[in-house]
Amino acid sequence: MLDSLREGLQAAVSKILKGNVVDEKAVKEFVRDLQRALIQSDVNVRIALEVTERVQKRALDEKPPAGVTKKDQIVSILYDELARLLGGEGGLQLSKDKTNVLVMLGVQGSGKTTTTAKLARLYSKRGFKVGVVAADTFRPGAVAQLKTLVASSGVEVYSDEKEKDSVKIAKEGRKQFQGSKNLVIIDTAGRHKEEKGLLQEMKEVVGGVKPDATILVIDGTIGQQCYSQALAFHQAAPVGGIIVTKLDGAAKGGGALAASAATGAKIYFIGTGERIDDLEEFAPTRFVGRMLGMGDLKALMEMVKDSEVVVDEKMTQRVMSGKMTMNDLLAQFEQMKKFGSLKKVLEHIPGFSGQVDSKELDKAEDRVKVYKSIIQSMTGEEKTNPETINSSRLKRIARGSGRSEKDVRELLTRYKQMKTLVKTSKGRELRQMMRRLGEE
Ligand SMILES: Nc1nc2c(ncn2[C@@H]2O[C@H](COP(=O)(O)OP(=O)(O)OP(=O)(O)O)[C@@H](O)[C@H]2O)c(=O)[nH]1
Ligand SMILES: [Mg+2]
Repeated sequence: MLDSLREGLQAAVSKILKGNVVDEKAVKEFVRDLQRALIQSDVNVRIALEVTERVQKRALDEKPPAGVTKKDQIVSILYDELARLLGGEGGLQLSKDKTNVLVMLGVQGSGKTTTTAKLARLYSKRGFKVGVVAADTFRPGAVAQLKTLVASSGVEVYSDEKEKDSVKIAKEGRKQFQGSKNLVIIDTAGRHKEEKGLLQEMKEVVGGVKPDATILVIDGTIGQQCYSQALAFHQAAPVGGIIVTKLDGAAKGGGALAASAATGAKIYFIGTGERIDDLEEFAPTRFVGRMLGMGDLKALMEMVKDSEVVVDEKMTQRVMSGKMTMNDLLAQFEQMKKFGSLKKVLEHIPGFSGQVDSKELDKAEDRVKVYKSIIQSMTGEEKTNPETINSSRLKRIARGSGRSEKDVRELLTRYKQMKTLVKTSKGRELRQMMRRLGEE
């Protein structure tokens, strides 16, 4: 899926990652590579320029956060901007406490009827009571098609083949299912004498039914046209969400992604085949990750790995053998702090947000400050052998550092915990980590 876009983006990314310097010239070249990749995959030219201009501006203006190289920062900016282009996070939100109504819109053959059936099945699997309404009065056999497609899913179908007014069918269908279903999906016509007539009918259906959301179904294989098509529908009836179909075979398909930008609506699902289960929830960040070839967390962690962590061989030895001093402990805390700032960087990368509790991190950083001042008030002997700290020494250290005795006791407890941790089996992981760091 979208092979040309993926290849183009990955080539641009790997070129900048492999390059010697990241100066203005390199950034501009990167941006040109991106533009080419996007436009060649049928992304609307204006959108492609907008996105790449933002990438360029941010890459030139913003300083990389601590512990992140310029190259990695640029890649994460690209990641950010592409995910933003696709409408950010958050899929279709439906509550079982009400009767949600969706109207499916789209031109002939885009996949409305198929997608109606796919959605109906997916949500009935998720425990929704689903009803579908066959409001396509143009296509011969439209009702039969829908009935066949949902036959295996235990979904009720409302139809009225004698009625020629699609607005009436849609309204009546909604009325029938109101209260007894959690989800009502209204399939509409795509075939019409002329496009204007189709858009007018859509307007009336949407006006009559007042759905919770209109879903625009777009054929992923139609390229550049996607943008103007989405815009035309959006002007007739505001699009609430998008489903892009036929992305299974599409080498291009970047055009469909720009439909999201044309309407400002999120892509909720993508159709990846003709079978009823070929519907995938669309997550922009995961998608962009896949496009850029950094799908998993590990790769991303490596991408922003903290190159500043310097490992003191002797200290590692001491800590590992259980002879840890207070200064070693402090050094450990400092490293954790660095790791903390790394996590903060990750937080700004979509997909990671929410996984990092920055309040917790801030608290941890504050504690490290407290510990540091306490350790500075210790004598050399106390630092090397914290076991020698009795209650009178503890009082003196507290006074000297301006901290409470409770704080000093807390630090001593942390020290003991760390020491035990290193000795126990749990410490194996820590030791491995340190060994790995030591190898670099
Ligand atoms: N490969 C593939 N084919 C699809 C997908 N979604 C729909 N199709 C096929 O596209 C064709 C048209 O799908 P329909 O669901 O009938 O399209 P429609 O929008 O309802 O068309 P009208 O009712 O004429 O407006 C059918 O042959 C479907 O099997 C998809 O995700 N992948
Ligand atoms: Mg249809």
